[in-house]
Amino acid sequence: MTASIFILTGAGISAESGVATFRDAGGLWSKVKLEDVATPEGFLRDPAAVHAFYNARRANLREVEPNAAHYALARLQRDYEGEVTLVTQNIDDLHERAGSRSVIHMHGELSLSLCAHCGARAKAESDLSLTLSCAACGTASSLRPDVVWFGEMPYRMNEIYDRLMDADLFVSIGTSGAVYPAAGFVAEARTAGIRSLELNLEPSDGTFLFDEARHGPASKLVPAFVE
Ligand code: BV8
Repeated sequence: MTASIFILTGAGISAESGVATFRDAGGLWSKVKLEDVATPEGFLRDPAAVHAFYNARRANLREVEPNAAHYALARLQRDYEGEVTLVTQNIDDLHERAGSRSVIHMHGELSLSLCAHCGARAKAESDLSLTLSCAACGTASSLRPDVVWFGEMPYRMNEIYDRLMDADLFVSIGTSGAVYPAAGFVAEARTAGIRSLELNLEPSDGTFLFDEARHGPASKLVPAFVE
């Protein structure tokens, strides 16, 4: 039985591709308040502002490319078919564009719209707005980004925990360890006696919980880890 690896990625893995992180200096949360743009209450209060926030990030995605870290993980998944679980907190599509075929987006995907009325998901090719109607049920102004906001349940959590508990190694890449339940995975791994490794630019909030931590840019650390 070969070793199985559970990888969690955060905004830091996409930073060198030109995708803004949240909590670094100049990050997204220094420009807008998360309460205003990443909560259901914020969307209810001002849907146009929330659509503008995600439309800008979706437009940015069309300008950026995966980096060496994304490609290295895609290689690892290909070489160890089925033994590598890749869970990302990111809503960008850079893992897929680097060749990763199975990615669990626990916080949703920028490229998808969700109908608040019937739950239908669709590709969000361009800007989402209140002027659009759901193609599946025809309801007007019912589309939101298919993104998990604060206070909402992340996707596929049962599957994620099953795979985490099955892993021989838990690797956390490019995340500050500030947001739960993802930030709790390392403690779960420790309790289950699963070895844990942090690859991050600087020590995360939970760095003391990891068996090993390597600090530096993901584009250097991740290929070195995969080789
Ligand atoms: C839930 C999607 C329960 C949208 C995101 C009080 C009130 C309400 C809730 C809570 C509360 N207290 C705790 C909570 C729970 C809450 C939470 O954890 N809040 C925090 C702020 C305390 N969590 C939730 O609400 C979650 N849901 O708990 O549901 C529930 C239970 C039952 C039924 C219903 C509900 C939902 C959380 C998901 C929220 N959505 N994003 C969007 O993307 O716009 S979270 C947001 O932060 C991001 O998506 C990202 O996923 C997440 C974590 O950020 P990181 O990825 O770590 O990025 P960050 O900028 O923080 O850090 C970057 C790191 O990279 C840094 O460490 C940096 O050093 C490093 N780095 C930078 N450059 C590089 C690098 N590393 C390597 N190389 C580089 N080049």
